[in-house]
Order: sequence, then structure tokens, then C-alpha cells
Amino acid sequence: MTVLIKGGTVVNADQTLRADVLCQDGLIAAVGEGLDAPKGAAIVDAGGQYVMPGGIDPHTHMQLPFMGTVASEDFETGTAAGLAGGTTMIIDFVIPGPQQDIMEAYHQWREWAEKSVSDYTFHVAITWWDDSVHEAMGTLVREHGVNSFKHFMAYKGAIMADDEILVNSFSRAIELGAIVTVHAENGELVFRLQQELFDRGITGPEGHPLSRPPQCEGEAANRAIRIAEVLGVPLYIVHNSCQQSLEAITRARNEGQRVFGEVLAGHLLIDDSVYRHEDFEVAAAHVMSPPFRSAEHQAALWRGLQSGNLQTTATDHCCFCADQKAMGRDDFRRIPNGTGGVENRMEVLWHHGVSTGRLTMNEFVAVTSSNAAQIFNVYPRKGSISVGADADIVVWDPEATKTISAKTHFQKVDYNIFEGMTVKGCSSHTLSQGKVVYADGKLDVERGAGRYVHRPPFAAYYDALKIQAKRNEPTPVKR
Ligand code: URQ
Ligand code: ZN
Ligand code: ZN
Repeated sequence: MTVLIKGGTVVNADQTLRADVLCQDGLIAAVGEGLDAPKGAAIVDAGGQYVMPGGIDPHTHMQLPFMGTVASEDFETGTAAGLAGGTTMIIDFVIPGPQQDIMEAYHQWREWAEKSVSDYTFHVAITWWDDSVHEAMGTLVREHGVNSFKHFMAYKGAIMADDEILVNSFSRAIELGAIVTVHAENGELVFRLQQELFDRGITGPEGHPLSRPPQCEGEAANRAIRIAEVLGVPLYIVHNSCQQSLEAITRARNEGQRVFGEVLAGHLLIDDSVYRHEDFEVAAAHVMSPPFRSAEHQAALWRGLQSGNLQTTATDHCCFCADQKAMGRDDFRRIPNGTGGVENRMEVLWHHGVSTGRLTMNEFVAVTSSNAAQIFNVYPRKGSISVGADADIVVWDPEATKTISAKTHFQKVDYNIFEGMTVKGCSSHTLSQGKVVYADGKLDVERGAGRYVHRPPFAAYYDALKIQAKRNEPTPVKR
């Protein structure tokens, strides 16, 4: 399959240049002005458009079994929806149940993901601890290309990792050259607040944000940062939703600690008024954790992206339809937590980020693709328009407008948190592995075409840590 993308402007995180892009055998074969089309090549006219690395969404949960149900979006429909919005790779999560064999869970998720239509990989959650978990982490890094381990500090009684698990897992990650990631909410505090609110008769979705105030997130973010600091492991905090966790990250980064922060498109653009909507369905559709926050938190999160204290954007795409959300009609604690967005992340960020002047186009590429590729060690195979990189490309039409709606989206869910939002700038063509898989508003995907992406451990980080540890080597007092 040979495709020549002609007449566009290439936008990478580090540079913008007028160039054609030739894709052959799934890779980028040439980038330059005036390229000729080899015989039989398909031509994509990118005149007046931007040619950017396909988006990487570092946080999705396709067909996740959770809170007594299963997320409605599966790996085939979810990766297809992502392609329609310019996202060409997802990083999903293997989430073993308490005491579930880690490798068994890993193989289960690998099987579920085989139907993906674009590339994917997994963070593996550490939800419990014993010697077998210690062992499995080694197997996953050495034999399965996993270099990131997730920890849910929330969800007491289900998948919550307490400090003992965090310390054991973070320490093991260092030995293996892996990075650790956390969902930072204090699960004990949330559990207590949920109970108190429910007992006071607050049973509706309005109770959800009240039970998870930003202080619960700030405490957990800071705790994870301090544990990572003492143990010397790089840390990535997912879905930062508030000033408190951003402040914790900013302080740590200013002190030279290797901490990275992610923000969801939803947390940048949707506020907590949704939880007081008179319709249960609308309020419940927005129940996700951490919850959407007030406008001042959104402004802080945009500043976090602009300042570089937050490096990636994601969606936490974890969809539940109205009938599933209704499981919590009489008890907000039972509303399955999760919202969608994998299809709309890039267009809403372009419209509210680039078109408003908050972000340059290069910064847009960085936060939607390149930074995630670098942090999770798949750059420049992913996240770059350069010779030899995978031909995962989005041709972006800055003049195209669309109104987002569940009535027209490809996502397999009956609600869209960006419902009715009109955006200017979206994908006109998406290429996955050098094939045009989205054009003229239509998908042309193939079930199972997606590949599992192996991610090597981080030698560079750990060499630096070893030097640092040597420098600080304590010496016993001679008595
Ligand atoms: O916490 C997560 O990231 C998963 C369980 C999705 N749900 C959510 O509310 N964020
Ligand atoms: Zn989470
Ligand atoms: Zn998540």
C-alpha cells in the first residue's frame, strides 16, 4: 500500500514545514517538498491542511468490566471511533480483580483487544500484592513489552491500592526500568464521604462530586509523589482534574522530580453544573472519577498544559449507556463511573486550545501525541512525522466544522459529553499503518488490523537514577 500525502504542511511537536509525506508498507518512507508519486500510489490532497502524527490516547477502558457491568464500547468500535477523530493508538488498561492472577488478566485483555482496528498497548494495574505479583511484573516487562504499571488509590473495597501495595509495586518498577502511574484520589476519604452523604439523604448524582472534593485528589497526588520521590521512580498521574493535584505536580517538577501529568479533554471543558441537571440521565451520564470540576479548576488545568506541567491529554474513554447508569438511580454510589470522548479529544482540543491561542499547533501535537509516545517509550515510532516512523497520520482540515452529537458519533454509547459543541478543525483523513482508514466522514477499517505495541523499559531513566543513588550512597558509622 503506497500513499502520497501531497501539498500539506507537516506539524511535528518540534517543527512545522511545508512537505509531502510518502507512506509505503505501513511506514513513512519520505518527507519533503515536491515528492513524486510512485506508480500506483494513492494520492491524498492535503492542500491547506496540516499533516500531523496520529493522536495517542494514553487512557482508555474499552469493554471494561466495572461496578457490576461492562463498558459498552469495545476494542473494535472504540479504536474505530478514535480513528474518526484522528487518534491512531490507544493505551488501555489491564485491571486484575483483587487476588486475580496478573498474567491471567493480561492474557484476557490481550484476547479482548485482538479485534482492535488500530494499534494499542496496555498499562497493567497492580491491585494487590504477593510474590506472584512481583514475579509477574518482571515477566510483563521482560517478555511482553509492558513498561508502565497503574495504581488506583480510589475504589475502596474493589481495586484500591493501599500504601503497602504502592511501596512494593513502585520499588519493583524501579528494578525493572518501568514507570508507575496512579489514579490519585484518597479512597478511604471518598468512601467515608459517600456514606455520610447517602445517610443524609443525598442519593442522586449530585452526591458524586460532593463525595470526591479536590482535596481528596490533592492529598493522593501528593502522597504518590512523595512515595515516588523517596523510592526514586518516575511517576505519571492520570486524569488530573483540579488545582490541588496540579500544584503537587508543579512543586515536584520544580524540584527536579520526574513526575508527569495527564489531563482529560472533559476536565478541561466540562464543569460540575452537569451534576445538578434536573434529568437523572444527564447528570448520571457525567458521573466519572475524578468528577468534572468548577471553572477555576479548568482554567488552572489549561495553564498546566500551557506551562508544561501537564504533558498529555487523554479521555479515560469508559462508556456506560443510560440503562447501565440507571443502576445507581437510587444510590449515586452505584452509578458506573465513566464517560466517553476518544472520538472527540483532538477536535475539541484544537478548537478550544489552538484556535483560542492557548496552544500552538506544535504544542497541540505534543500534548495529543508526541509527549505520550516519549513518556511511554514508543517515540519516534509513534508521535512523529519522520522517515521510518509508523505511518499513523492525521490530515487536519482547519476550516472544517462539525457539531458533536451522540446522534452522529461513531462511539458505541448513547451519550456524548460534548453534545452540541460545534468545533472548527477536524480530521479530513486518518491513516493507520499507511492505509487511509477515515475519509469523507466514513470509516474504512478492518477488524483485527490493530497491533499490540511492545514498549521497552526505560534504560535512560534508570541509569540516571543509579548514578544519583551512588552519589547519595549512605556510609555506615564506624563505632
Ligand atoms: O477510574 C478510572 O479511570 C476508570 C475506572 C474509569 N472510570 C472513571 O470514572 N474514571
Ligand atoms: Zn481513574
Ligand atoms: Zn481510567
